[in-house]
Amino acid sequence: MNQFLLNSIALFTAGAGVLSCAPQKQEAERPNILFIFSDDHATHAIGAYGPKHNNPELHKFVQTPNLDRLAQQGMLFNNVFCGNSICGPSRATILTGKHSHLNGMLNNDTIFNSAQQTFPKLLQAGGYETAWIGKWHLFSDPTGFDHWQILDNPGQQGTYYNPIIGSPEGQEKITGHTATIITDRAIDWLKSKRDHSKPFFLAYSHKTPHREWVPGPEEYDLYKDINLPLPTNFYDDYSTRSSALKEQEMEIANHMNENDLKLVPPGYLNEEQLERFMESYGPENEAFTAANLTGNELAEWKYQRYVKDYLRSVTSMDKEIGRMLDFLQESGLAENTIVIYSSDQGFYLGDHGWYDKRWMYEESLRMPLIVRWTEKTPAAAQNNHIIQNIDYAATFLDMAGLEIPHDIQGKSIVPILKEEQMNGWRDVAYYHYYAYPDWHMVQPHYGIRSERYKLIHFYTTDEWELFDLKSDPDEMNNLYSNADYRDIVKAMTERLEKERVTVGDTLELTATSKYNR
Ligand code: SGN
Ligand code: CA
Repeated sequence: MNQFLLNSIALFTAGAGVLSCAPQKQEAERPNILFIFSDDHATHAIGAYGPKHNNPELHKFVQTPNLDRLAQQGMLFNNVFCGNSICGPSRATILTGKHSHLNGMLNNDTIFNSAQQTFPKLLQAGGYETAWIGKWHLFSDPTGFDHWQILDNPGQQGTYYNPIIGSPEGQEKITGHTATIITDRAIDWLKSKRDHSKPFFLAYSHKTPHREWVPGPEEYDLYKDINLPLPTNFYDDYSTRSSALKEQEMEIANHMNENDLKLVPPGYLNEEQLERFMESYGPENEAFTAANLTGNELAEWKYQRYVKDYLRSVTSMDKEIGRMLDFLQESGLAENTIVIYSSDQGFYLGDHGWYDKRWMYEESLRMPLIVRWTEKTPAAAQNNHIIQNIDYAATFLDMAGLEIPHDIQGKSIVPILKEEQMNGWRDVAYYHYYAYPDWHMVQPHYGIRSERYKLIHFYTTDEWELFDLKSDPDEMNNLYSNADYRDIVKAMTERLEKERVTVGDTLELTATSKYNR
């Protein structure tokens, strides 16, 4: 069916309401969309993505059976890149289908302008029932949603246990593990709160595995008494690259605090939760204090504590996602519900010695994306197209059979999902990170990534980096001044300038953040 016909049906059914039976039938045929979203989930912490070159053995320890099951039933995307690797900006881009410089959310200090066009508003107008449940982190109240409940502790990061949930009715503090609470509420909305006569879009949005990586009650003891493997570039000395790499504050060895390392318990735990926390970390912490580690031994102890907690919290979330997938199956919703899994950006698991994100390097640039669309998408498929978070809004609208407004920058990936013949898909991803000074002190930079090369410009110091991802997938060797790559540098520089114009990012290059140190 062509787009025009689909749009006509959508408009007709949306306008017709419950007056006749035929439109309702059409509504029932339009797919529901479940967007499972998480925070800072690196692809190398998802089993289905397979081993990673700088730490292949880590893969054996990653436990995400439910996401792996989803990938077995759908399509997994290997080259999905955000345009600005930080939370609020990535979410604003997903909502609007526009890069940060157009949607106004350049950094986490901005309040999202909720008056602008977003895909949920368009879905709503097109007859969908829409909801957002979980982490939001855009500071203005969600708009375009028939129902919303968001993590509403100050700063809107939420807490791993006992979060404050905000909704149009006000705030309430809920006891329990946050991934479980979000899942309970999402299932409850699907079961009994939504308008069953309409197709739905639900964003089921986890805070996990954002810093400070606190596991659910049953995952505390995963990886006890074993050592996880270290990435080959854990002791990166940052030579050949921009001076920005030496200035950052995101090293596991030097920039983790007592909360990150579970040397003190989080203040938000109740007595019972605190007991469970201490039961797991107490004896290990005593042994750590007694050992009085220094140098590499201390750095590696921190790495073990950090990556174990990160993977534990991933498994806690995966278990809840499994509960949601089971619910879809049991309730009969699975058949007509497209399930999408993604995260706002990636993360470092000791790669370059780091945690956090922000850089245009692979680990934080890359977003996971898995889509199960039964009978439309082949099972256990993998795809390598260069996709960006600007594409999500267009994709959701296309899935719903609605028109994609011209000012949305992204493209629908529906043809890719259906494995249709396509010409002219993008061959570079565009990136621009602005927030400086800010947490972790990453200098602003912009760049492009093609299938093989990546060019980055740190414009505050006018330093450039070129990487050949084929020979150097870990981005350790900056080739910008290498004479053998002169032609590549020239072509990539010209392309970057062209791309800046194409995406409309031609404002003066300035760092922006209200961060006060
Ligand atoms: C918090 C974290 C930072 C993190 C930002 C942004 N510090 O400020 O480590 O980079 O969030 O993360 S914490 O001590 O409060 O955990 S984002 O995903 O929301 O962009
Ligand atoms: Ca994030």
